Amino acid sequence: MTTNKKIQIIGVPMDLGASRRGTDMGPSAMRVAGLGSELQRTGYQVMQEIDIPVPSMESRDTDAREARFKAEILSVCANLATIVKASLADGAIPLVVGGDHSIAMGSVAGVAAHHREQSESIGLIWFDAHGDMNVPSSSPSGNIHGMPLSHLLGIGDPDLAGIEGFSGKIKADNVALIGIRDLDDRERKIIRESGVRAFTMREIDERGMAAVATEVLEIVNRNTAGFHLSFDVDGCDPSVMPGSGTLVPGGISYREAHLLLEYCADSARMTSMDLVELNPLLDQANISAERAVGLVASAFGKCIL
Ligand SMILES: [Mn+2]
Repeated sequence: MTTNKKIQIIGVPMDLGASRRGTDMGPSAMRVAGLGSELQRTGYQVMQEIDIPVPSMESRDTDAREARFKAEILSVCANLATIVKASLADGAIPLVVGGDHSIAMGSVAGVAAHHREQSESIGLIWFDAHGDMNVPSSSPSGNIHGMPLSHLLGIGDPDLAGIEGFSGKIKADNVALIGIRDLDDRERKIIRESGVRAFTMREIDERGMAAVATEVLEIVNRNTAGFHLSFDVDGCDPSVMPGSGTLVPGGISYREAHLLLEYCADSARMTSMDLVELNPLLDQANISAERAVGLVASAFGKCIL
């Protein structure tokens, strides 16, 4: 496959949104696993990579219980949104490599802001074991990586929801949550009331990934300019991705994940992507990063034959 399309890889070495340490090493692990060269082989022009500066936990204080390290995460996300927006304006596809999942508040804000200027909206695929739809008052941990999706929908803390100067980055009926199997009690109610379409593991078991992926793409492509894919590696089964901090058994298999991403590539509507929650400290000889590179290549159109 050949294309003259450009990819802008953006590294966001952040672990402030999580309790388990180590997601800040995710961008490095993906680079060591050959992310850039694999995308070049898939036929893309890969731009010089950009890193977003992130403060270390040790250099900061937080006494907040409801939204830990909010000021730092807000500042990183605002910066990321600006870079993502500039990459799109430059004709590149942003590929944001985390880092914990809180960074999606920045990447999706940037993509949504870019399209909003053209009076367009975007869809969102949220691949995850969790709902990521807590708000500061519902969260048992205060970890912001459990809250990004609610804030992208305009629910929760007004500052976190207001990155790029507007709230409600995406419409709930253009959001598909896929792979979920571990929700907090109060979060369950927030998801049900949000209008987001949630494809649980049970539904994937019953219907199969091909049928689910087809419906996911209908949801995110309906009256949108395309979709952003926010891919949390913990959506995959822990046997596939041992290198993540919040493992939940009973997840999406390696082939099911590839199939979903192959369908994403076939649709030719993906505007941008996040790859998050990779934790090299918990991995086995970087195998999760190597598998994640393979999954990203599928999302960008690598075919078996
Ligand atoms: Mn997540």
